[in-house]
Amino acid sequence: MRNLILITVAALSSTAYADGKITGTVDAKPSKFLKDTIVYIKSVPNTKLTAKTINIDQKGMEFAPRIALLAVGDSVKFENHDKVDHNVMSTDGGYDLGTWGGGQEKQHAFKVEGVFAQVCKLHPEMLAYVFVGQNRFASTVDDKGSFTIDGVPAGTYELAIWNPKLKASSQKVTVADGTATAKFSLTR
Ligand SMILES: [Cu+2]
Repeated sequence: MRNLILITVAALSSTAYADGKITGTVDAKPSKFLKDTIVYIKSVPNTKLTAKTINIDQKGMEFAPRIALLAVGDSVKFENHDKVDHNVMSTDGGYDLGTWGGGQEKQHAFKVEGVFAQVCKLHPEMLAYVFVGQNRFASTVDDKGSFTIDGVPAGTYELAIWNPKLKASSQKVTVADGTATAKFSLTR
């Protein structure tokens, strides 16, 4: 009787997979657009999020980071560490937080999923992207096009890719034990 119980417990635990990860590579044609790529899981069921605040600085006439990864409900604290005034607005008209000087900051909550092109209307060369996902399973790519999404619960997902200039179809990826891989080729 005791042996039978042990076997049952072992059988149950073997179906409960640990969290896995998704890694892969992206290539882009033309390759100069590769740096602005985001790979993300479109939707994860039963996602419960605790809102976070992420910093985007304006320093040396650039936004840092260039790509901010958020989940819906998160806020961004926009800082200015330059000696000149900067503005914070999105090109789609979603928000314009105004213009302020060095040492000041303003916070903004992102309540809708999407990708916002983040600009400063005083300095047209300044550009960043604010990605707002349904969940936190998103990654930028490094200069070789590699990405990693960690801590993904076991399941089958639609893995999507975003780039301001290029496109590729999303892919079905199954995460069980260990690492799932995916490869994307972005083209116009
Ligand atoms: Cu500016």
